[in-house]
Amino acid sequence: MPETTHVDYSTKIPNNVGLMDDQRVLKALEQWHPGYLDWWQTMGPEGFQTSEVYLRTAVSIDPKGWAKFDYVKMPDYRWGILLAPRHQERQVNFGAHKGEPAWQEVPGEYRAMLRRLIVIQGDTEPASVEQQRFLGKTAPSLYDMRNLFQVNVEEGRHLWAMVYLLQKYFGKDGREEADGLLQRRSGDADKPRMLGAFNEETPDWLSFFMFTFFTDRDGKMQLESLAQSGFDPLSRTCRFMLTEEAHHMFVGETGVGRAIEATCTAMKAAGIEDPNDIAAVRKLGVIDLPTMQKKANLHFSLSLDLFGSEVSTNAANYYNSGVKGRFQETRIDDDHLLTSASYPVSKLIDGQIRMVDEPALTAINMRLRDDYVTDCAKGVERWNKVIEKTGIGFRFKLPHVAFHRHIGEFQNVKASPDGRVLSDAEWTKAKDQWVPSKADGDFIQSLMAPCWERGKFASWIAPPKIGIDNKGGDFEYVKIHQA
Ligand code: BYC
Repeated sequence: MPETTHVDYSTKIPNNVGLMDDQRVLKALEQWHPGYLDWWQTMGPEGFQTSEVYLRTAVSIDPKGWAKFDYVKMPDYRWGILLAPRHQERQVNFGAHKGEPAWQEVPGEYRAMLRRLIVIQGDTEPASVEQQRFLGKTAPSLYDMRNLFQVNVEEGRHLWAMVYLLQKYFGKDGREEADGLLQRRSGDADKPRMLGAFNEETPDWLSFFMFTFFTDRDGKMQLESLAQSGFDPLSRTCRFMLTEEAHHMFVGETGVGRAIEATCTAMKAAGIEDPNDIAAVRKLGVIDLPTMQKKANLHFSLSLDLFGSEVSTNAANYYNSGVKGRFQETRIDDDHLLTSASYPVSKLIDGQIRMVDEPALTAINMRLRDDYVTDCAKGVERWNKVIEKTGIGFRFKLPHVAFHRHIGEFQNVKASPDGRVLSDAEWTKAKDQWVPSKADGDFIQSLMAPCWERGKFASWIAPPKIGIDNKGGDFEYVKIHQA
């Protein structure tokens, strides 16, 4: 079957890329499949492998008609290979090859570079499933549990997406990399996942929501940049992944929004006006707003690290070669070569944080990070609207980009959330006000009791405005039958 918008589910590996006519790749994927299932069983959501989950499966890549909802046991989910439609006239839109037809095969000179980018992207997907594997047990509702599992199976599919590219276009070393993706483990001392944020723990549901808000949003920015790639199969697979990524960010934004709503509503009902009266707010069985701000500080700073160094020759090479572009590259009004342009970069100079013009080509990571910060700030404003409506005097704020960093220009300095450079002693004294302390973590953990009754929600989170697939809040989104 040739490439279509329709996904062929008659084969073991659903796809819209004519896999039946590509026996070499089909065979490689079939060989990889049992290892993947084994990984899913051992590292996927723990305790729910036999539960029936009301999941969405893609049946077409047409943006209007691609979802089908039904009860599925997660190990039976039809993970497949789905690429957005090919545009015959598509070109390389930036860098030294600008104007050439987009590549349908990997250019030999960029093979290592492309493989590296695909492996890094692929590595994050199973990592996030590993990080979230214990959360089902403390789900604050069946609705939230279902959303967690939807995110998890889609991250699994995103891994399939990258593995397909590795096996189809990178021969023997691609197959080895595909195996490696199943061998590394989040947080493992000997075989960690590749990027920092993907080795952190996701110990509670507030972390999960912050992660899907902040870190999945990095995913969106990176996928948008890879969707610009001159290597057309990478572009097409990322374009389809982006349609799924949007739901993950929705889960994060509304999850935090609902936690904020529950807190503000409880405060109002108890007559508590001061959001900083933490002890009184916590007694209500909700998470105080300052602790949520600390969680946001943590996840924002970890996610900023995922953009790499502000000034990066790697990024310049990716761009110049046409393999990774900027966010919404084709909508930017410039020469798309960047040979003489400059871009302002925040740097540490003589102990002060200053803006310095750098060649735009080497500042690609910084630019993408700026676009990301703008996108995050819009979501944070939507959280603030939730607070405003209740009349509580508190606003969330993104910390300064120098705050709590481990990669790039600010990795060796300590800075406050408002961007003041601090001594080590000042940082140590104040840090518990800015990132969650052990006591904060323990308090949040104390609220993480499962709430699995139909239509019920844990005290610390408000019900959603609307359900999934037009179902109500009391729909049985997961039929648990625990193993
Ligand atoms: N951790 O020039 P530099 C997602 C390394 S999230 C560890 O500054 P570059 C998702 C770097 O590898 C999106 N190491 O950076 C979300 C390099 O090493 P070498 C995932 C790091 O290369 C939620 C050295 O430092 N996709 O999809 O320009 C759930 C100097 O590098 C880190 C991608 O990231 C780090 N944070 O940019 C599920 C897209 N940062 O060469 C999924 C693909 C840098 O000295 N990746 N290093 O050995 C890329 O585009 C780039 O590789 C990076 C780094 C943006 C990550």
